[in-house]
Order: sequence, then C-alpha cells, then structure tokens
Amino acid sequence: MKITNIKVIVTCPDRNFVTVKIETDAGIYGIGDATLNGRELSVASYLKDHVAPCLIGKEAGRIEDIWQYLYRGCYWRRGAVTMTAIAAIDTALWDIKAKAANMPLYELLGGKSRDGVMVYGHANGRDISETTDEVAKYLDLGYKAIRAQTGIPGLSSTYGVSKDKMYYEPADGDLPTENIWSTSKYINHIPKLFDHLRDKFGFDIHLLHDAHHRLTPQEAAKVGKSLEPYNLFWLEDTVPAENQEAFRMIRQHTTTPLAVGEVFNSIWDCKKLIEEGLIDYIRSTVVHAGGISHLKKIFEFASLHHVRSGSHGATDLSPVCMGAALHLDTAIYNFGVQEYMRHTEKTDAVFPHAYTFKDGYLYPGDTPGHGVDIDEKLAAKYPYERAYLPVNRLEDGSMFNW
Ligand code: CS2
Ligand code: MG
Repeated sequence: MKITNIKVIVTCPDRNFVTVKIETDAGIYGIGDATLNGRELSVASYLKDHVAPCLIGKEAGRIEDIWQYLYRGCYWRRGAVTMTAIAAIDTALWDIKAKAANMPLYELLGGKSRDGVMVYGHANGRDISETTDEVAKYLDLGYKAIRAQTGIPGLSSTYGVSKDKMYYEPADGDLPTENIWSTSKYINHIPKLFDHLRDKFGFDIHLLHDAHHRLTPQEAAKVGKSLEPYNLFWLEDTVPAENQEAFRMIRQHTTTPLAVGEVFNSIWDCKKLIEEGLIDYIRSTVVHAGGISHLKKIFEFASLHHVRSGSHGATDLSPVCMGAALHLDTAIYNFGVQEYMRHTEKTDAVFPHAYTFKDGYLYPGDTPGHGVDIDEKLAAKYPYERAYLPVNRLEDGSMFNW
C-alpha cells in the first residue's frame, strides 16, 4: 500500500486546526492532527513544502521507518514545529494501518487495558464562588476529576479564567493580548480556593490545578506544601521545565503529586524527570510529542518509574488528536487521566468522531482506525484566522511566562 497523496488542510471552525490527510493506492486514507497553537501555518508549510514531497510513493505500512526518516533524516532534530509535523504523519499512518486491519487502533497498540478513559474538565471563574459554581456544573455532568482555576484579587486577568467557560479558548487576539501577573498575590490566594472546594464538595472528587509555569522551585515547593491538606490529584506546570533539575527541590519539599509536559516534544525533554522519579504524571500528547509511535515510547519508559500518563487535551488539540490519544490511553498500562476541554459544535461538525463521553469517562469507539474523520467541504468554509495566545508581564512591566 503506497502513499499517493498528502493533503494539508487548514480550517478555522471557531479556532484554527491543521490536519494532514494521507491517501494511498488502496483507497484507504488516514488523518493526523498538526495543530500548533499560534504557529499553525509554520507546521502547514513544513508539511507541504518539506515532508509531503519525500513521502509520495513510500510504503504506508512502514510507520517506524518513516518516523525515523523524518526525525533523523531532517538533520535538525526535535523542536515543536518538526515534532508536530512528524506527529501528524505518524497518526495518519497508524489510522491507515488500523483501517487496513479493520480494527480500532487500540487493538494494534496491545488491546484494551481499561474500559473507559477518565477525563478532567476545566472549572474556571473570576472568583472562588464562580469557580465553585463551575465545579458543580462538571459534577452534574458526571465528571470524576475537575481542574479548578480562579481569578486572583488585585489582578485584572488570570490564566485559565475566561468568559466562554465550557469552550475555553486562550488564543484570544489577532495579535497577542497582554496579561499581568503577581506570584505573591497568587500564592496567598490559591489555598483558599481548594479549602472552599473541599469544604463544599468533600474529598471524593479528584481536584487538579495548573500553575502554568509561573513559579520558581522554591515557590513551587511552598504552593505544593500549602495544598497538601486538600489532597490534589496533581499540581501542573509549576516551573518551566527546560531545567529538569529544578524539580528535585520541589520534590523534596512536597508530597503533592506533580504533573508536567504539555509543551514537551520528545522523550529527551522528560528523561531526567522520569528516571529520577521527579514527577508523577507526564502530560505530553500525540500531536506535540511525535505521534502515537513516540508518545507510546515515552509512556512505556514512564511506566518503569511509577510515572503515569495525563495527556494534554485542550481545545487547541483537534478532535483528531483526542481520538488518537484515547486509543493510546485505552491500551497503555500506566494511564493516569486525560484532559478533555470540549470542542464547539462547529468544530465537532468538521471532525465527525466515534468517541463518546459518559459519566466522567471518554470511550474511543470501535470504528476501524482512530475513529475521527474530517469533512473537507465543511472545513473549506472556515478559512484560517490569525490568532495568538496572550503574553504575560509582571506588575513592573517585565516579560514573564504566560
Ligand atoms: C493549558 C492549555 O490545558 C492546559 O493545561 O495549559 O490551555 C494551554 O495553555 C494551551 O493548550 C496552549 O495552547
Ligand atoms: Mg496546562
């Protein structure tokens, strides 16, 4: 089965998505997500201009070989753009292989290790009482795990807090908007949120929180300690993780479980974190970490070190990524939780999918392949619209991490 054509489809059904469609001479096609929030067209060009010409005529079944060809063969290894492009090709090839075998993808990945994939949703509000109302809404929908974020008194904007709630969209301007941040205000306020939530909802639900790379190791240790009484499922992205050693200090000072990895693009970004047991959950996902082939390696490596998966699943990862991730989540042994930020109706219509939500769990479905398709005619109705994530400054005007 030879690759005959590769399409790169850019569409904006409420937000931008890049999708690769690989066609074969057997009439079977596969699709993969190639969306890199705020840098979508760079990946589209990488695929159209540099990857597609090399793959026409190649054997579609040689997934590992094609992965290595794109990784080693470009000479310039890794990086978000390269690894997102490789991920899209890899996902589409796994989709083709599973369709050709007439099996849902999880069967090719080792079969089911679990019946359903526990997901967490985002409860965010401008203050503690609004966040509490949002948590209650997710509980009504059956969620077992909920991430809680709240506005910080004295700050006009805070990451994770938006107007559109269920369909949270952080890329909010055709040029980057500017947020203001104060770590000291955050550190004083955040335990109050979880104190209130535990008081109101008890300890039977899983609560998560994302610090979005805004702390130093010392501050992270302090936040982790202050949240210990509230028994969080995890505390996410405390410090930027370019410096993996930084997690040693956090680890020594708190038993709050630590999660990191949504911006990682290869096993080399988390090797030390995993092998030294510095984290509890690795959050890399299919679209940004080299596809099914590479993410499976990361998760298997993590399983040797008591680290579980917790894949990124924000709105900017398309339903194609979600579908593929659910098959991997279903098959691996050391699954932890899957993030699930819902897509809008318009997005869901462009990407018809087999996965379904019930009572806090997602199910990948039994359609051959990863179970997600693209309606190209509908996709063509929504041309690309430039959109950026915000940037972030401290109160004195200096640049900070968003
Ligand atoms: C967030 C994301 O889902 C998360 O945990 O950190 O909203 C992230 O900021 C976006 O996906 C960035 O594209
Ligand atoms: Mg995050």
